Amino acid sequence: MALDTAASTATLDVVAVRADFPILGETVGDKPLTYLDSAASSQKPEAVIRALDDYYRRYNANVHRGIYQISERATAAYEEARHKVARFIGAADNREVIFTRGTTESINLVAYAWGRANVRQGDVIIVTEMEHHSNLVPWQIMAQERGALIEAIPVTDEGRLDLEAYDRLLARHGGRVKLVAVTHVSNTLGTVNPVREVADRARAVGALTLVDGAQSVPHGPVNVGDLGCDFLAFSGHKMLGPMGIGVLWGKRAILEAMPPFNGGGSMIKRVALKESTYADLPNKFEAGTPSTGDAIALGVATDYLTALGMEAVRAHERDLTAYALDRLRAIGGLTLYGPPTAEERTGVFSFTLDDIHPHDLASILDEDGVCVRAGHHCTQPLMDRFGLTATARASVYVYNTPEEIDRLAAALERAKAIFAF
Ligand code: C6P
Repeated sequence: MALDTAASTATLDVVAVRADFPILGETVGDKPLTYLDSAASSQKPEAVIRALDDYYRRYNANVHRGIYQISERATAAYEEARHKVARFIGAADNREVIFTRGTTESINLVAYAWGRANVRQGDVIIVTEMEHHSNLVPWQIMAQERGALIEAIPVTDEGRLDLEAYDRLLARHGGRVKLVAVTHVSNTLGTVNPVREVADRARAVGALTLVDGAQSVPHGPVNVGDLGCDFLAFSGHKMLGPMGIGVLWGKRAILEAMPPFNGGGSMIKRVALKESTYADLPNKFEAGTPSTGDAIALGVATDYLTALGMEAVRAHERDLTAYALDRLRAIGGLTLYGPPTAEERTGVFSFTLDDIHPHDLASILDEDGVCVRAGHHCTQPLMDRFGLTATARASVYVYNTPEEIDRLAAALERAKAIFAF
């Protein structure tokens, strides 16, 4: 089931889920910690923390090198983690899963390795106005180097992609369009984009599609076959895993045809002084010592999410989103950005409140133990589109409750009262 059509009624036992996250028992001063910043980074369950601890205590060793037992164990666990990630996103072949440091590195890998080999002067890369800087800047750098053009699909007032404008871009540039880079879910608006449609239309002109899954893979069922894309990038730390580990999934034939990104150890077959031959997938794209413990713990995070059920994860967030949209809209002076219904979005709420600066707002909320992000959320072109410099942003995940949304609303009312004088 795709994220944008999920209508599951499966539910989560949130009390039991919360008990798995040690940090949620913390207080901020005398207030309970109300963590509403999972779009920036999620919290980690005991099982993930334990997996990291276990790796470093019991079998820490470099992978694919040692011929002693703990190295073999580390290698097996690392490759098992790759298998778990492949299964989690419906990839048929483990070799299509490349471990990176995160979404940012995954996209850079494609921009440099694929881009340099395939993009020529006058070619076109299409992005969208709602992309994270990670899915803009690598393309800009590559396009400048290759003499290519960047075009952007505009965003409507309600925070959706303007697909008619996309069609016009494809009609204007036709076969010169080489790749479409689109986020599955906006980290600022929460919009769930129709990436299958975007990819189908790209393919019709011969272009590839890269989907930024940083905000979708953690939040609902995502299957690379259903997406119809050629590349999918995402980060472990937003899906209950550790920081410093992420994934690039790519179609095997495309990855095989690509030159390497980083050169170094582990990615070679044979090195001579003046030239080298490269390892097969996935090692070709994993130069140097990998983040083994982090990859293993990411595999455990996928186990945890799979046990919850990704449809239940999506249903929980959809219910919480519907509740939050109602609660936030009831606050006078609050302007909420993004699509109006919970069906079209995930649990990300960007807003402004009267003329209170979002940073001031976030500081006042912090006094109440409520953690939200304030700023441009690494989406400055989107801020420009809405004539903003910053918003406050609350975001939810598997462990959040309606009571925490109530706490957010109460803290916002308190902020209003402070600024009323
Ligand atoms: N967004 C946020 O607070 P990294 O930093 O490589 O793990 O992920 C980058 C990234 C790429 N795409 C999207 C859609 C994202 O949301 C992010 C990370 C965080 O919104 C930190 S800026």
